Amino acid sequence: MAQNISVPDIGDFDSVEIIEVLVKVGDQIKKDDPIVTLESDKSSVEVPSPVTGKIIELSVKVGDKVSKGSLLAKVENDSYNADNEKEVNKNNFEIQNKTAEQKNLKQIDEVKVVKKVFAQSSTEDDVDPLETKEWIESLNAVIENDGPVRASYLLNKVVSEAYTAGLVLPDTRTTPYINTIPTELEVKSPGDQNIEKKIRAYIRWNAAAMVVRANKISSELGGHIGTFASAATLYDVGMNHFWRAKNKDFGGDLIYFQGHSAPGMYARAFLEGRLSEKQLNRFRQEVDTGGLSSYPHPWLMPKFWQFPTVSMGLGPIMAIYQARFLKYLINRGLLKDEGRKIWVFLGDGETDEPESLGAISLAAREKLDNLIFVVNCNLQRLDGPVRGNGKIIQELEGSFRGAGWNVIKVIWGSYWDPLLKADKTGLLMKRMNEVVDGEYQAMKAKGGAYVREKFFGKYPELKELVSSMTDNDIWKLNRGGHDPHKVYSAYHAAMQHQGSPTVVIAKTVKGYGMGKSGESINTTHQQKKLDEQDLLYYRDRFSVPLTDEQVKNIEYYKPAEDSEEIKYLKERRKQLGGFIPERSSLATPIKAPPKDIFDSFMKSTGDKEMSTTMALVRMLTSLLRDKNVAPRLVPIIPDEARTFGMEGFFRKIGIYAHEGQKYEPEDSEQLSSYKETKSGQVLEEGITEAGAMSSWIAAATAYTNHDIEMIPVYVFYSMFGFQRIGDFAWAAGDAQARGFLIGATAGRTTLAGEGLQHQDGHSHILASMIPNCVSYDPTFSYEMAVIFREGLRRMHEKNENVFYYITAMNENYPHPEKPEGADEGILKGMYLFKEYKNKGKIKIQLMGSGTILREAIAAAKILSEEYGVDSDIWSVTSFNELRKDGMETERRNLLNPSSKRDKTYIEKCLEKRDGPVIAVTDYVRAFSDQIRPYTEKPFYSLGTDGFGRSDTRKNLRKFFEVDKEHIVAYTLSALAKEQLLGSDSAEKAFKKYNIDKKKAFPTKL
Ligand SMILES: Cc1ncc(C[n+]2csc(CCOP(=O)(O)OP(=O)(O)O)c2C)c(N)n1
Ligand SMILES: [Mg+2]
Repeated sequence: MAQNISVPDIGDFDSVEIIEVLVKVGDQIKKDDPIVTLESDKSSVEVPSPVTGKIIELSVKVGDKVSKGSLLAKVENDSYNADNEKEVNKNNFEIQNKTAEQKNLKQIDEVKVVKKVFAQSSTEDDVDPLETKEWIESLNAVIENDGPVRASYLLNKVVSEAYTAGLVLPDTRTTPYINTIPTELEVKSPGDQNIEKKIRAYIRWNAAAMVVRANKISSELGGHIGTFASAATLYDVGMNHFWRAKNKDFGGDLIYFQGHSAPGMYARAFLEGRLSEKQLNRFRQEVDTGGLSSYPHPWLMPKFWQFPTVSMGLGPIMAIYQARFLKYLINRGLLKDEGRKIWVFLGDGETDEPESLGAISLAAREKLDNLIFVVNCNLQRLDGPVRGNGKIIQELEGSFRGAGWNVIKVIWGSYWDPLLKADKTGLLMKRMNEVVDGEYQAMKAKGGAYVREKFFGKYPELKELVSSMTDNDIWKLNRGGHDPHKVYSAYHAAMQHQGSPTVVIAKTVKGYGMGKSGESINTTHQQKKLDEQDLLYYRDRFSVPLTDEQVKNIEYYKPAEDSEEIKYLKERRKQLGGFIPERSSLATPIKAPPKDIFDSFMKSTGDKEMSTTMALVRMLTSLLRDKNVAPRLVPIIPDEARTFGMEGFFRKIGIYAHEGQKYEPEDSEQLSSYKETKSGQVLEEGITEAGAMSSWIAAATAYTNHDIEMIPVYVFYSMFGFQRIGDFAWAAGDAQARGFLIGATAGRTTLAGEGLQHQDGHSHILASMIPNCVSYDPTFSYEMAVIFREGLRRMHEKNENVFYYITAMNENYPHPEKPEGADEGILKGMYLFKEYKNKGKIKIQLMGSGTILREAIAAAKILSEEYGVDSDIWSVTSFNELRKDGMETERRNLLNPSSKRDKTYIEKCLEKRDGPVIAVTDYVRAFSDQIRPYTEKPFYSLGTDGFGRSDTRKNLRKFFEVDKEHIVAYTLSALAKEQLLGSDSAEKAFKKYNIDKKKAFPTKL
């Protein structure tokens, strides 16, 4: 049966142009295959076929204008049903997922979590303790007889009744200051605790020895002992029992180590035989190869570290988006679901960083049960207590619970268990609740007698409770994070938890075991030197089998290869699939798309105007037709798709939503309807540049973390890019990210109406500081196409560890055809766009980038026609790339004074060309000034230094003095200064263009 295909609802647009016809008569098409591409003045969008069939008639051609309802084509419906095919694929996929899930469940046996209700002590506000006791006894009876589910039901019912009756309800953000998992429900570690204890002691020792040794060489080298000392058990239990490495059968768990606990990871790798003594001796001496980097830096140790985490706060948020991206890859069918987990270690002080907790609600919303945070609460940060007057553990519990996480508190070690059991009054828990962190810290610094007095001494009953214990016994009452049993049990519960992310909040002691040299004292963090006595104490404290002499020489301790410790440690890692951390990539490159995909961008657009943003979006639409590239593209947008004309992607490739779409969108009839789907490709991040950048980093490093090469394209307001998330971009460089950052609405005067906080005139300078960031400020669509294609080739086909920053503009203008042979120059940073050779007497070298190149082109015409000044017009696509070439060439020349001088690329371009350089951009002058030394010509730059403001483009360009009139007048003045022209021409021009010489420099306005 023949069926008409016509233009669906395209929103507010009428009479839009057809820029591509993607089918011809006779083609067999499937439902959703694109028929034509439409382009309004802001965006382009493909019209998909609503049916499967054969095109029997085409009613439109390129250039036609159409509106809603216009006939596009006629299709003969046939029996082929593409939807069936999709369904089958989907089913396969679901089966695959199910088996993975089952496998997971098998791996982890079930434990039911029951919470015992503790009797509370009688307090002044309890007017009838007997009644209270009865209530609690009833509850315990229900738990015992009918189980926890029934007990929870009853409680919820009571609470809901109370709510309707208008009662003040209890604050349920926090639970009592005790371990979340009751002793009777703890899962015991299958490990050999004696051997594990020894291994842990050696790792502790070697980590400290490495730092102390480095500081014997020079105190400049620094390092940290106290942090790892507090976290050793938290890491060791994970390494021995939980963290599965990447190997040919499994993708591997991903572990974000706390940055300054790096010494502990090196110390373990030493025992594993992965690092040599020589390497340990080169801790923080990285200039000559073979040293160990201060912190986790993949750039410096590319086969070891996976995640840069030392800029605090970035690790946690990057990990959250990593966990989400892993689910994205699984839901899109690009990865198998193997039950991989992402573990993130952070300090309690680190949680002060807005980035650390800023995305925890996203983690719960996305049901990231593949994510486990471990917060090491040693109660101290660098200067002193994290929450001296409060309780960081309770505060964090409240935040995480509020956000919807599964919270597991590991506060008290096993030595406390009998005391808690023996305390029938509930006073012990009350005391635990009331002591603040500042006191807890002091207690660990001051010894058993002090604890007896200050902690237990407050209530006679508690003093009595510990009366038979010595001060030493009291001192040994340990904290949960140092108890391998409690930690094991918490990790086990975290591993099997489903439906939400888990945070393990562990209480520890900073500088654990360091004694007076640094245990729980305010200066612990910076302790990097231990004297002989301190070292002897440390050895004794952990029973490290070294002689006094060996301790004095700060020798490392490594048992023989056939010792039970080394055999055990290696066997554990073998069971868990290999070593961690380790960085590798098995990803296969993506073949760059053929040139013809970009062909249409090389041609002139005639009178048709568009912005480079539109050109880019069209390019991405074309790329979605390339079978190699299409599935790997990850468009990332923080709530600005409509700003950039990208809303067409919503329906075309779907917005990723792990729960699909539970509602019919308001605009469901429209072509660019808001379509959320489980297999969606677009990451619509909402208003979070930090989150969007974290997603980008996850995708840009998927080649190593998931062994799949992805092509993330993150499009953002350029002002809210590097300036806002500069530290993430730096971390991306460290992590060797590969992908595109697109700074849209770029330029201080190009984005006109938005004002001071929106107008970017410096992002390129910020981008230029990142060594492996390649950046461009193209003007024309063919430049954008050449740059983008090369980016795909370099990063994703050739696997170069660079990433691209490209600015795109929102100004519409016609685009010329690509000049013959321009490709090389476009990529190197400049090429000759046009030459004026009218009079040939006075010549200038006119350079411009971005939309301001167009002002330069217009100025050149005026200069030539009205003032007889000829110009060579250079489109400078990248001042940043030119400077890199300039610096490198100059250095090479300086190093080789007796050899023939190499020429910089700029010199090669300019060597046979006369006249001063006038460089003009929509950025601060420092941007174009970068190449000043290499032009070897008088150099004048015009730019947009100063705060932006709202106005029309024309007025803004006048204000910042980068419009064609200013370019003409300043050029004439520069020529007068160079004595190539009299000053009268310039004076006349200033007058003619009403240029106010008294106006202050824009930075002062
Ligand atoms: C963004 C950032 N700011 C400051 C620092 C410097 N710094 C390193 S560790 C540290 C204290 C860390 O305290 P906490 O998070 O509690 O970790 P702990 O060492 O106690 O485990 C500080 C301020 C940093 N690394 N990153
Ligand atoms: Mg801390």
